[in-house]
Amino acid sequence: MKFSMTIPVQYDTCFSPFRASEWRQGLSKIREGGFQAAELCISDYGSLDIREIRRELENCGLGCSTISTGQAAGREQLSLTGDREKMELARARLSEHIRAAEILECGVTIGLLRGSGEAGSLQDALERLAEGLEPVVREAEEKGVVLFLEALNRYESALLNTGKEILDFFAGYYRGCRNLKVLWDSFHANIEEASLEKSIDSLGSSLGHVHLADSNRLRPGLGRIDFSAVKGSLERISYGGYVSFECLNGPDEKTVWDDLCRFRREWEKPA
Ligand code: LER
Ligand code: MN
Repeated sequence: MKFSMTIPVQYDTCFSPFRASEWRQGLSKIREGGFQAAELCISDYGSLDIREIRRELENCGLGCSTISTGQAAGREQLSLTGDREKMELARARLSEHIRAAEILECGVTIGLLRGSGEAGSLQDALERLAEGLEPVVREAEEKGVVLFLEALNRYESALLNTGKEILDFFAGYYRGCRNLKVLWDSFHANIEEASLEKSIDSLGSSLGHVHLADSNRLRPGLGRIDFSAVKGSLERISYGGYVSFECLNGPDEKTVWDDLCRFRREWEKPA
């Protein structure tokens, strides 16, 4: 298991103690904190130089685990299940993410870009999601980029709330596609899964990426999730991907960062 840390490179996010305007310093801190990789929050490619980001990552000896893509859902209402215009825009943005991921040698998360799935029947919305994703999955496959589809809690989207629902979606629409994996987020799973351990166990090799936050979305240790059980399950399935912090900021950036670094050190101590 390797550790990654969420960092914005354009627009600040409530899920990272780092400021977008200081992303270079943020990357250095992430490396100093003993992390192996950064999870980059990217909304659009208007002013971004991905090759420069790649150079900065290399300079501080960090990998890139993932590009997280959800900011554009909030900022521009992009949605794979929205009206035709928003759907095409979401597809085009994901295509840009895939090209950036090729350069950064990382995966691409798909969380809120799926849309809330509230209008019409659930089955129709899933079909629209599969249709919206079709060219995206094909392009990712051609370019060897892995897409991580995230199970989100019901208050954020009606579509794909559990790991099992995502596996069923893959089997129904993308059987045999090897570049589709599940993104399991402990905060969402705590709301939707009957058992965190069983949900991880049943994902097995389909699990591709993990977000960590406690039940209240604060950093691990401040809520009710048993992270030693989560760690045990990840070890049981021989999970070799990244665990990436995605927790709310507060009370202040220094406390958050110190706590996350401490949690990482404790997690990595041999049992
Ligand atoms: C994104 O990874 C996520 O977990 C969403 O809940 C963001 O709000
Ligand atoms: Mn998440």
